[in-house]
Order: sequence, then structure tokens, then C-alpha cells
Amino acid sequence: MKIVDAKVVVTSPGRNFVTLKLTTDDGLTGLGDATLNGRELAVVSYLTDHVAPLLLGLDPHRIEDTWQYLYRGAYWRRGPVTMAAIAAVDVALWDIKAKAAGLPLYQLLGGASRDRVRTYGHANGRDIPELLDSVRARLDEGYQAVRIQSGIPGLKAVYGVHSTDDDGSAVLHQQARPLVEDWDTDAYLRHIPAVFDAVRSEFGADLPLLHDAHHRLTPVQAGRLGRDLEPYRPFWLEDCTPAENQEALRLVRANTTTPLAIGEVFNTVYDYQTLITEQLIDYVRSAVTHFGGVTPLRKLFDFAAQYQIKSAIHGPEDISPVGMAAAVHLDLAVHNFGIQEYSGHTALTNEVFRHAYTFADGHLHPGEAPGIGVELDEEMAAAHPYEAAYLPVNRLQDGSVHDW
Ligand code: GCO
Ligand code: MG
Repeated sequence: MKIVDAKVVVTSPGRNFVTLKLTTDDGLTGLGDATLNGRELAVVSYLTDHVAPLLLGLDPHRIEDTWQYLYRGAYWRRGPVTMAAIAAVDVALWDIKAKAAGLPLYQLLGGASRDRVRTYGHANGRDIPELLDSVRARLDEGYQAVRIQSGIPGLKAVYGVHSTDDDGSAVLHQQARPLVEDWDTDAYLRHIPAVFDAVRSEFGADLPLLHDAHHRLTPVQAGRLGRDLEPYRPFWLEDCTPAENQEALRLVRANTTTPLAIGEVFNTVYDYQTLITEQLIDYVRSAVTHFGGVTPLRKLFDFAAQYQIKSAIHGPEDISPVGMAAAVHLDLAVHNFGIQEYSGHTALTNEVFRHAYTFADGHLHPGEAPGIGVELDEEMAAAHPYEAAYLPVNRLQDGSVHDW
């Protein structure tokens, strides 16, 4: 079997998605997600200008070799653009291999280790009453674990709150210029324990509650927040510091037993080396889409398993249904699965990307369709062309830029 076509499809059914479609001389097709929110066209160019010409004529069954060829062969390694492009190729090849075998992908990854995949959904509110309503809405949808994000008194717009539509739809971050949000760490640190207190009082001790600090804290601030949240037993505190500096997590870890989750902006296992070997975190959060695909993510999970660290694949709206499908196959198969983030997609997105995975009672299942189980409607995709969009930026009260 040979790859005879490699095509990149960009579509915006509410937000931008980049998809690689590989076709073989046997007529099999494979899809891979290459969406890098806010920098989509850089990956399109990487794929069409530099990768697609190399794929033509290759045997699609040689997944590991193709991965190494694209990773080592570029000389310039790592980085989100490179790794999103390689991820798309990797997932498309797994899709083809599983279709050729007539099996859903999870069967090629060792088969199911569980019956279904536990997810968490997003709840948010500009204030506590609005957040409580949002938690109630997620529970009504069936979610059994919820991430809680709240507005902060005195701040106009903060991560995870202002930008979510009432119906959870995908206008999120679709801005022609970066929206400017504001930030004040002290105000945040004072407010969040009260948010947890209110949610615990309303919904009881059992509901798993997660929270995303979105890279904004120093290690000592993160240690303080983790400690302040301990009485509320959070499921995890996510991205407490910008963890490029892995050693910083030693300080956080020494100061709190709140479980820590990190990694949605990481691209390779090297970003995790200290965090995993020193057991500084509890969950690895990378997306299939930004980590180079199923092949390296599986290796990461096996590495993490040696340290009792679990998987928690990144799954916001900007991971396309193609990336989400690949994630759910991996979730079902790996032993050290922790939880899967799942925000769902708009009805229109689900029409452009028809998928076999299903959501019920807060759990996902990848379905039994051969491959990853996603079909791209290219006509519909073409009817919703690319729209320029940026993620927001963050400024402190004095006007200086802060991590978003
Ligand atoms: C999450 C993430 C996302 C990111 C987004 C950026 O935990 O789901 O933090 O909300 O901000 O993926 O594109
Ligand atoms: Mg996050």
C-alpha cells in the first residue's frame, strides 16, 4: 500500500479546524487533527509545503518509521507547529492502519482496559450564583466531574469565564484581534477558596471538582493556593505555573497535597522529564493533536505509569472531533487512564465531522467503526472557510503583559 494523496482542509464551522486527509492507492483514507488555536495557518504551511511532498509514495503501515523520519529528519525539533503537523500524520496513519485491519483503533492499542471513559465538563460563571447554575447545567447533561472557573471581583474578563457562550458554543476566542483580558493574582488567590466553598456547600463532598489556574502563578503562590484548597479536596489544580521551568514544581509540591495536572502546551516527553521522574505531578495533560500524535502520547503514558501518574488528555473545543476521537481510543486502551476533558462541539461542527464516539452519563466511548471513526464532509467544510482568529492576551492592572 502507498500514500497517493495528502490534502489539508481548513474549515471554520464556528471556530477554525485544520485536518490532514491521507489517501492510499487502495482507496483508504485517514484523518489527522492539526489545529493549533490562533496559529492555524502556520501548521497548514508546514504540512502542505514541507510534509505532504515527503509522504507521497510512503507505505502508510510504517507509522513509527514515518514519525521518526518527520521528527528527526526535520533537524529542527519540537515546538507546537512541528508537533501538530507530525501529530496529524501520525493519527491519519493509525486511522488507515485500523481501517485496513477492519478494527476500531483502540483494538490496535491493546484493546479496551475499561468499559467507558470518564470525562469532566466546564462550568463557569461571572459570579458564584452564575457558576452554581452552570455546575447544575453540566450535571443535568450527565457530567460526573466538573471544572469550575469563576469571575474575580474587580476584574472585567478572566480566563474560562467571559468567553463562553450561554449555550457553550464555539464563539470562544474567535477574535480578529486578540481580546485583552485583565488579571490580578492577589484578587484571584483571595477569591478562589470561597468559590470552592460555595460549590462544595451546594453540591456536596462527592462531586469531583477541577480548577485551571492557566499558567498564572509563581511557585509560591501556587503552593499557597493548593494548600488553601486542600479542605475542599479538589480533583486537581491545573497548570498552576508556566511549567517551562519544571524545577519550579518542586516548591509547589513541597507545599501542598492538592493533586497537580500539567502539560496542555507541552509537545514532547522532554517537557515532562523532571516532572515525571521526581513525581512532581499527578496527571499528564497533553493533547494527541499537540504532542505528535498517538505514537508518542502512548509512550508518555507508559513512562508516566512507572511513577503512578495518570493520563488526562486535553480536550477543549479547539481540539477537533478528529483529535477527540483519537484521544478517546487511547483513553479506552491505556491502563493508567485518569480522566478526559470533554467540552463537546457545536451541532454544525459535528455535521462537518461525523463521528462514531458517543457521550452518555458523563462518559465517552469511541464506538466500533473501523479506524478512529470520523468522516469529514468536505463540501460542508468548504462552505465554512477559515476566519482569522486569535486567543486573548492578559494584562495586569498596571498595563504589563501577563501569562494568559
Ligand atoms: C483547557 C485549556 C484550554 C486552552 C485552549 C487554548 O484546560 O481546556 O486551558 O481552555 O485555553 O485550548 O486554545
Ligand atoms: Mg487548561
